[in-house]
Amino acid sequence: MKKINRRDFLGAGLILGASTLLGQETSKNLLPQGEEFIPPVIAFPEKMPMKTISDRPPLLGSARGRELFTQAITPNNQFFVRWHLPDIPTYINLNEFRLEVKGSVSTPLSLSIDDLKSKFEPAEVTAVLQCGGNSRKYYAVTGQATHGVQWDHDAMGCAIWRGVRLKDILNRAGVKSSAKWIGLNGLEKPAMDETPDFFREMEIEEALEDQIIVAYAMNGEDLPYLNGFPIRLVIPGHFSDSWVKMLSEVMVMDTYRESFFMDVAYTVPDNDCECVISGNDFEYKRKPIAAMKVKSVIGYPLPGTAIKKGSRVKIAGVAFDQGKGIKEVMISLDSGKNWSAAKLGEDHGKFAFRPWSYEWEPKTKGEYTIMVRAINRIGNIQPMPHEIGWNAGGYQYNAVDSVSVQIV
Ligand SMILES: Nc1nc2c(c(=O)[nH]1)N[C@H]1C(S)=C(S)[C@@H](COP(=O)(O)O)O[C@H]1N2
Ligand SMILES: [Mo]
Repeated sequence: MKKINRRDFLGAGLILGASTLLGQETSKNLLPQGEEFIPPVIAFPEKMPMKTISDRPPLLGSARGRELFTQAITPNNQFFVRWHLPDIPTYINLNEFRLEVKGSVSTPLSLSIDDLKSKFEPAEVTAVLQCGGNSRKYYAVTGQATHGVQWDHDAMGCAIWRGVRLKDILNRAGVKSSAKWIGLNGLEKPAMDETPDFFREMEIEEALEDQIIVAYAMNGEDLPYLNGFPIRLVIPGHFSDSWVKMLSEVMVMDTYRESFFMDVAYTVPDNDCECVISGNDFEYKRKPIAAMKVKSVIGYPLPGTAIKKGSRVKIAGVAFDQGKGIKEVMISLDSGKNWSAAKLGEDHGKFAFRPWSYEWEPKTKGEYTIMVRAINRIGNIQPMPHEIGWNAGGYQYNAVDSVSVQIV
């Protein structure tokens, strides 16, 4: 068990996660000891009422439940929302909006949404969007608390993204041979000058990969405002910190530009386990988080549900990974002693949620802990919670999910 000393963190000269920087942390305890913060449920434009962790910047969670995390597609109006900076435009005039492509290119471009829709070949992918900090609160459950927004399994979703290949846009602009990086910027602005702009970078080879899309549609509709209207980047298989929303600028660069959101936030130790082996997190060389790790979540039943003995329960959920594909999902009804195979649902492609289900007829009364564990096609398997490696930012949590229910 590791103890976190906040003073050491700040003293190390690095700031963990944007939340610290943006003042979401308090130095005073606002809640009585031991009490958990339960976010209110508030409705935002184009959204059903959602768990509201913050309203400025908006942080809305998609709570687990029969509707959300048992099916491959997450509805737009319940799709989670995460912004780092509070100053988000509340109106976008599509006649004026342009995606600017500039820097080390032979022909800088200024593209309207109509240009994107009519002058490029459309591309579509069904892909999971997951924040690197999704499920972060479960690190605390394993006795290893972390900084940052204490997300439950509610900063993830899966949608059908339609748009234009980034590669096609870059090729039309003509990337110069000196180019090594692209920088990505959205329309929102920091509220104070000292706050760093949300700026992400990607190596040019990666940017030219086939599957990366500048998306103008999500599940057949315009993107919801809070999910990045009118366009956002989609990087299937990768954590969503570089899926820049309200994307307005692609800067092709010969050299890397240092930035808080690339070099400090969303990084993990650069070693095999991507975790802290012993000692101070900051002694480790760091790297940005990238490919997602194999994971599964129970959508139904919800924790604490009372179920009548002898009734038929359809345990259900979703599994996903970085795009290798899910091979098997196993269920345990005895806290991890015995495992049996769940039934895999429809395959929506290697980057999508793979629904799974398991029929259960509980025969004896009492408390049961249901656990789920997924394995992908290259044999990666979810660790048990006590086995998971720790990192101070609380990123990439993918340990076995469990839900306890009462059989009455
Ligand atoms: N412009 C912009 N894009 C952004 C962010 C942001 O703060 N600004 N946050 C990123 C992070 S960390 C996440 S988790 C996802 C959240 O996407 P969503 O709000 O559509 O769920 O957007 C990414 N793209
Ligand atoms: Mo994120």
